[in-house]
Amino acid sequence: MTKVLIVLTASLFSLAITAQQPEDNFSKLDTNNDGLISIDEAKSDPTLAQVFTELDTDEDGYLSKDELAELGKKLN
Ligand SMILES: [Ca+2]
Repeated sequence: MTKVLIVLTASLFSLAITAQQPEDNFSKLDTNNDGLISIDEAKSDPTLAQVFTELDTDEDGYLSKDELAELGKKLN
């Protein structure tokens, strides 16, 4: 959690955009449209890639829409 907060503070602007438009951003990030964001897909957003493992709460190696939505809750 501490790491997430540090990264969020450092990169609040780009993440704020992601958090405000989770549906749009999820679709953009999910390039193969399988409903999950892999680490490779997350790398298109360097900030998201940095917090990927923190957001992957079930540790399956993918971010679900719900897990990405947690990012918005942390910022709000
Ligand atoms: Ca995907």
